[in-house]
Formats: sequence, structure tokens, C-alpha cells
Amino acid sequence: MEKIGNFEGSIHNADYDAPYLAKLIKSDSLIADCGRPKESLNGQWHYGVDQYDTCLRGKWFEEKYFDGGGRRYPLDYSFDTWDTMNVPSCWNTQSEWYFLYEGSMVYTRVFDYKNRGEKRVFIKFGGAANRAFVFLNGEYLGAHIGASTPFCVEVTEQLKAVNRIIVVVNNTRRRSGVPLDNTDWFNYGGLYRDVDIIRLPGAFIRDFTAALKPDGNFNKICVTVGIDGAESGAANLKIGELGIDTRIEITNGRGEAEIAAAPELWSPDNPKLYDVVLSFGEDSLSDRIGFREIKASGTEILLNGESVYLRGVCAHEDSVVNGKAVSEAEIRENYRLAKEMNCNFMRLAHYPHSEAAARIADEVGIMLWEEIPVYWAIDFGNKAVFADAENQLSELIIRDRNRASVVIWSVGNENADTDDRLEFMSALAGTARRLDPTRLVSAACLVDHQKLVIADRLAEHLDVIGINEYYGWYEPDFSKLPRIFENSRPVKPVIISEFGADARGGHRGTADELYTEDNQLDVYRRQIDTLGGIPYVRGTSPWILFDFRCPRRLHPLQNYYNLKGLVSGDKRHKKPAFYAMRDFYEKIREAEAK
Ligand code: GCB
Repeated sequence: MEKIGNFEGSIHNADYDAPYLAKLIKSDSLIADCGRPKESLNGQWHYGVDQYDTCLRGKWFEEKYFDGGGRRYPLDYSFDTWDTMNVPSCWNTQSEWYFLYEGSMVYTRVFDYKNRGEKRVFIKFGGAANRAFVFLNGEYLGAHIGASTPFCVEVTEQLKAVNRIIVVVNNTRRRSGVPLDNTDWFNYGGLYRDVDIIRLPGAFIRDFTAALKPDGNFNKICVTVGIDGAESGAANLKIGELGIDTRIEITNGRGEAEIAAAPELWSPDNPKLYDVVLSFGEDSLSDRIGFREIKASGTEILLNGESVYLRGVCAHEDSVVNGKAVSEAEIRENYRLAKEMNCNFMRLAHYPHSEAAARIADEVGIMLWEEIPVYWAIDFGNKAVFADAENQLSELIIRDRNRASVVIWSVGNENADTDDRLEFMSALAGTARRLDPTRLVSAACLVDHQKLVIADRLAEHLDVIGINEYYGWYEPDFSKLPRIFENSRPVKPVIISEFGADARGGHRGTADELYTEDNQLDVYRRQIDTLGGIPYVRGTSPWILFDFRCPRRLHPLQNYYNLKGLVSGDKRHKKPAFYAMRDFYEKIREAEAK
């Protein structure tokens, strides 16, 4: 007789996760979903805190209460009488009990479905941190790895009138994870972005891109289309405001076109977006897209052919109340604060932020650096780790490559210059270019602190060199910073992707007193004086716009927060360094306007 429930088969199997992980959901699962009608599965889901992973070990999804002989077995769960939690949310913020919880959480709910003539149905998950195992009506559909990128699962065959969905979300930190087990941010867990049902016809648009041809002429829009479920036919692209109504031939499921057009160019000062409608057979989607060109030339960054200084600031996806499950209002508030500081650019560190972040940036006019969590000393020699990182990069690019605001893909942050890392990250740079030839590739690199020079071998594979440096803070001898610039002759633009110092909001003292606003201001003044005079530094994104939660920060003044924010974590208090940056950027802006 087959053993069910909690019996030996499950308790003696230490490799219980292997069969699940053999079925991974990857970037090819994604479906262009902009402007499509979607039905939300957000709301109250039942949940169980499953510290020992008993749901996966014991195959709870099978819901086998009885064996073949009709005998009933005791089970350790009861899905529909469990408490409920709102989706999307991070469990850490939902109860003090779960604040520091790391492990598996079983989410489940029941939903109705009625076919309305669609032929294919998918469920899209905007983000599940860090891994998700998805089950529908007793069937395992696959696992997704990566806390911050979306994935879709097809449910056409499994759907019934009444459906049981189970998602086991696990946020265990792993040495071989991307990121690894040690990061300078909080390890939130949960089904923390939207969950939606997407209904589609038999043949539908799976992916599409529309971008200005990056040839310096600003007079052609390049479009690519991928069709699922049909090899040939014609797609139609309409951009009413530009008078475009073009047929795109599809062969072998793909089509492309180069369309003459003279769009008003997108920029932070003029974030012009166009309504784009793409259709194929019964399928149709729409998006609001900006057209612009971003390039590097010598040590300059060119936006629409003109040299631009990236007046930036870094930000985490974090909020006191919502953790990583930030609301649209919170994203807008971050951009508002950045604009108040005269920013035209933000570095969204250190992992893909919500899809809404780039959409809103498109709309309000902020250029973005987007990044994957290839952070510090991940296991660069490990092929599975590379596959994971490359998949996360692909999911990010496929998700956001129609967003004009995104100008830079970053393939990592502060990784030591080893051979394995060079191979790993240069390959990622190649992947980014293959998936998107219209943007710049960068990474936040370290300087050679012994020789005091910018010497990272990865720079050869990047378009823009990001440099993190903490002179005045982690390295108190500030005099080394100007020497680094004297010793370096980069042939590409450099962005100082991080500098900064901790200050507790409102904590005053002398310039020499650590954790005071006065000390932070002093560090900023010296940084600004130095960086402002280096011609090849074409952008700065100080660390960081607002204080963020971080378990590595145990000083009583820090109180579990990284205090390098220019604004406090609750966004209510601006530290003096905020105004120093605002004035610095104002001067740069005025100089550029002349
Ligand atoms: C860094 C890291 C960033 C940290 C920051 C800090 O270099 O890139 O993730 O949070 O320093 O505050 O130490």
C-alpha cells in the first residue's frame, strides 16, 4: 500500500526537494501582460508557518486523506481553517511572531473559474521571496528561484470550477543563492507582489519590444514580436499619435519591423509616453512607451545625443510598514524626494524592484539603474549559481525592456576581482546585451584599495564603470580618494555608484562624532568637493535615499537599521546631507543648462 500523509516515505527522505527543483520555472515562462485584462488573486490567503518543510516533504498538495481501502489517515494541516494573511505582503510585517522568521510558509486559497472562451490560462506571480513551489488542484506545476522577478505558470489543463492553489514560499538564505546568505539588507519573505490570472486565446503575443533604433538618428522605431501558438500570420502595431499603423509579418513565430517615426524623445525633463497597441489575431495588448537613446561615448554618457550627468541616489525596496511589499504611493514618494534633491537618476539596489517602479519612473521622468543580486561573494565557480543569476537577469530584462526610464542594467555589486567572478559577470554582461542592445551595462565595482586605482578587470566588459567607495566612513583616511582619481585613466564613463556615512536622524554632534548628522554632512561635503572635479565621473548615486532595515546593524543607535539614508526610514526627517546633495545637483543642472 502507498504510504501517505506523514509516514516513513516522507520523513526519511532528506532529498525531498530534489524532485521539485527538477522542474524550474524560468524566464521563458513570462508573458507580456501590459494592458491585458487580468483577474487578481490578491486578498486573504490561508497560511501555515511550515518551519520543517512538512508540506513539501509530505506532499500535502495531494490532499490524500484516504487510502485505497477507504481508511482515513491523520494529517497535520487543515488549509481552510488556518488563519489568513493578505497577499501581497511580507510575512515579517504581518505579525511580530514572523518578523525574523526564515523558512517555508504555505499559502493557500480556493478560487472559482469559469471559461469565457479563452484557450490558454496562466497565473502570473509578480514576486515570491525567495523561492516558490506552486501547486494547483493536486498537481505540482513548478518552482521559481529568485526573490525579485516575476514568473508565470500555465494552468489551462488543471483549472476546474473550484480550484485549490497552494504556494510554498521559502526565504531560507543560502550560501549558493543569488544573493548569498550574507547581505546588507533585510531578508523579507512572502508572496509579496500581485498574483493574477491571465486569459488568452490559442495564439497570443508572448513577448514584444519597441524601442528607438540606437543609431543616433532618432527617426526609426524597432519592434520585435514573439507569438506563442502560431507560426505565421501578421501582427499589427498602432501608435496613433505618431500615425503608425503597421503590419508585421510573423514567420516561425517571430516578427520584426523598423518603422520610420519621429517621436518626441523621452527624457527626465520631458517624460513623453506614447500609447502603443499591438495585436495578433484575437489577441491584443497595449502599453505606454517612451522613446529615447542612451549611449556611452568616450567618458561621456549621452541621452538623446547630449551629454548628461546622472544626478542620482540609491534606494532599497523597503518600507517601515510594508517591508519589500512597497505600495505605489511609497514608490511615488521616493521619486518625489529624489526630485526634490534635483535627481534625474536612481539606482534601484540591489535586486529588481517592483514592476511598478519602472512604470512610475517612466511617467514621472527618472532614469533608472536596475540590478540583480549578484552581491558580494556569491559562489562564482558554481554553474547552478550562474544559471540562477542569468535567469534572474533575463526575467528582469524581459519584464522592463520597454521602459524608457531604465538606462542601465547592472550585473552585480562589490564583487572581488577573481577569475571565476570575471568569467561569471562578463558572461552576464553578454546576456544583457543579447537580450537588450539598447541600454548600457554596468556593475558597482570596488577600487584597488592597496594601489589606490580603479583597476577592476570587469570594466573591459562594461559600458559604464560603477565605483563604490566609502572614504570618510569605512576608510577614515579621506586623502586616498583624490589619489585614486589621480592614478586612474578610465576610458569609459564612471559613476560613483555608492558613497556615504551613517547618521541617526536628528542626532547632532561634531563632525568627528560617528553616527551624527554633522559627521555625515562632513563626509558628503568632502565627497562632493572631490567628485565634482573629476571629468570622467559622469554620475553619482550616494548611498542611500532613506534608512533601511538591516540585521547586520546592531549598534544601539542603528537599532537594526542601516542609517546611511539622506532621509529617515519613515521618510519624515531629512538629514542635512540631503540638502548638500540637493545644492550640488542644482549646480550641475545649472551648468548643464548653459
Ligand atoms: C556597500 C554595499 C551596500 C551596503 C553599504 C553599507 O558597499 O554595496 O549594500 O549597504 O555598503 O552601508 O555598508
